[in-house]
Formats: sequence, structure tokens, C-alpha cells
Amino acid sequence: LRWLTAGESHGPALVAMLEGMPAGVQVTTDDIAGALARRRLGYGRGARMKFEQDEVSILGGVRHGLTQGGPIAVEIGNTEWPKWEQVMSADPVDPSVLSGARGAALTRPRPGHADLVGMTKYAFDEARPVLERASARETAARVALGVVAASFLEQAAGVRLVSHVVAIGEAEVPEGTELPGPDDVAHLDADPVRCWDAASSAAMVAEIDQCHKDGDTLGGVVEVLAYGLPAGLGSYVQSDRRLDARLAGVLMGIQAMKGVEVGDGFRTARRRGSQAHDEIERTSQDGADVGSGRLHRRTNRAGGVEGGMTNGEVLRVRAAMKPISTVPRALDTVDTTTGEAAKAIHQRSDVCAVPPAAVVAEAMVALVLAQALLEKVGGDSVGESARNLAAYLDAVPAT
Ligand code: EPS
Repeated sequence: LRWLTAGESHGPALVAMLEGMPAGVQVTTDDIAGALARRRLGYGRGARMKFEQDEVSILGGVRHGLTQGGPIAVEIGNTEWPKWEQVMSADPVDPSVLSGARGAALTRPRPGHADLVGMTKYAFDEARPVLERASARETAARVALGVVAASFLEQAAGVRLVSHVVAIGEAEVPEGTELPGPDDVAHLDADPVRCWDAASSAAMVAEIDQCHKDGDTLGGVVEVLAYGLPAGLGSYVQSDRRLDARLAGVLMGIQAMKGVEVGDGFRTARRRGSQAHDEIERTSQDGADVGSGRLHRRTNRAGGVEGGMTNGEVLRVRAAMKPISTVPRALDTVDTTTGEAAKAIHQRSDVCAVPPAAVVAEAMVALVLAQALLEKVGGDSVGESARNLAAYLDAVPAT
């Protein structure tokens, strides 16, 4: 399974392709539009989310609501394109049309953003081309593909994903709070910051309000959970086949991420071995210790991954997002045209994009898990994948 996206933040459209998905996976334009709508939710987002719409078209690979086995192509049109048609034109334009606010050269790179290094690396004399592609607008395209991956996981293996926000700035869900389950997704979608704990949610909203007043921006931490995974996805035999390494890679590949944890992550490093691992026990379905039933872990500090493989427990991964680098109370920089000290570019910005980042992280986890499931069980149709998985699970000793 492989995927690619193309498109600029203020271009006519984003496009995404997914190749290697079996036939028979249920997906409709409405399903993708629904996921994109979830990505637009979240307290603390800027004005652009109010006026811009995502116009989804499935251009290939799906017929009558089912994938066909060929590459899937999705286009997400940008309703704001008419305002950017000259500035972002693919074909040359008369320079006189670039004099307005949108067209002016961006020569005051934002600290923390790709602006300055991007200008240096690609030999641009302004940041417009850098920020257009570096923008997190691109995550809409990945969320679209994540819908197909999540549908495959559920149909082939009964796997269901949940994403939620565990910290915004200093406001944090207390350790030990019960995890949301797959049936809690509607509740999370209805929360202004996708937070499962009501008191923490209120604290996060208050933190965003204060930050907005202060002309500043906020980061936070998101968590993705996957329920129902079979043991044995990923492998320990080569470093690049380790599932935790692959999850870390795609999570770090989301704009603005600065850290990833699997399970208890950095907290595990501070514990002694006896308190760090998940003891194995045998329980029957009613919980009695009778020497039958499958082996399971008493706790899940490892986050469902041991030796680079799923171990059958709930997968739990976190990603830490830095505060948005377009800071209203603009930061010090240098104007690259004059060489003089200046204040960084700021037209508008989100105060906080952590809630949508949870939806993006969920999509990326879905893509990697679908890829790992396909490596384990193969299949050119979703039915074949499901049968192959059942055969594998049947052959697993009733440990
Ligand atoms: C983004 C900055 C903002 C966000 C944008 C991502 O755009 P602008 O600078 O044009 O106001 O609104 O996010 C989206 C458009 C989106 O669909 O998520 C950035 O710099 O990453």
C-alpha cells in the first residue's frame, strides 16, 4: 500500500492517490466529506476554516461505493481558488497582477516555519512557494485516503480507530483517565477540542481563549487508539519493518509534530523494569484465572506494540504538536530582501490546530495499519483479506 499527495494550500485543489487497496472496500464521496468535516472542527481555528470549503471528488478506483482494486484518486477542490487564480497560476502571469496583498513577496520568514530553510534550499527569493506546499492544508488529502484505509481495517479485521486530544498547552487530561472507545467517537466529535475528559476540555478551551487574547498560539498532544488489532502486524526482523518505527515516521510526517510516544513512551524510561512492562496472564472470558483462553497483558504500558509488532492489546500512540509558527504577536526575523531586522509574516492564523491534528494522526495510523495488515494477510479483495486473517487466527494456538 502506498500513497502520495500533491497540491498547494491556495491552489485549485489537493489531490491524493492510494495504490494497493484491495477491491470491495466500502467508500463513498460522503464518507470522505464527513472525515474532512471532522478535520475542520476544533476550537481555536482561524477565519479560513469558516469560509473555505473542501469539495471532494473521487476521480478513480471506486465504483458504486466499492473500491475496484486499482489506484484510488481523490481531488479536494478549494472554493477560495478564484481569489488566488493569478497568484497561484500554473502558467506565467503578468507581474503587475501580483501587486496586491495576496501577491506581495513574502520576505520576512517565520521562525519555526519551513519559510527560511525552504527559500534557501529551493532557491526562492520569497516564502510563498514554500509555505504553499509546507502548509498543513495538505493534511486534508491524507485524511481523505485515511477514510479508505480505516474502512478496509474495519471490514477486513473489525479494527476501529479513535483519536482524541490529551493536552493543549498546560491543560492536560490527568494520567489514568479512562480511554475513549470506538463508540465514543460521536461524543469526541461533539467536544470543542476532541477531549474525552469534560474538565480538561473546559481547561483547554479557557487556555485557547487566553492565548487568543494574548496574540499567541498553542500546541498540544494527540493520541490515537486502535481497537481489535490482531497480534503480529509489523516485525522485529528488520528495523524498517518495526510497526512502532513506521507509526513514528508517519506521525512525525504530519506538519508541526515534534515528538512521538508509543504507549507510555517517555514515562516508561523513568520507571524500573518491574513497573515498566505488562505482565502476561491467562484468563477465561469471565476473567477467571483458569488456564484457558488467550494470553493477554495485565496492563498496556507498551501501547499494544512489543518487538515492533502488535501484541493484540489496544494500540496507543501519541504525537506532540508545537504551537503554530504564524504567531499573531509576530516574532523577530530578518527581511531577506533588505537584510534588516523585521517582524515575521502574519496575515491571520489559527490559535491552535491540535483538535484537527488528532483527526490527521488517526488517518496516518489507519494507513500504516492497513499497510501492515495487507503485508500480513494479503488479498486482492477485502473478502480474501478477511478469510486469510481468519485462517491465521485459527492457526494461532489457543494460548
Ligand atoms: C495553515 C495556515 C492557515 C490554515 C491552514 C493551514 O491557512 P492561512 O494561512 O491561509 O490562513 O487555515 O489550514 C487549512 C487551510 C486547512 O484546510 O486545514 C498552515 O500554515 O499550515
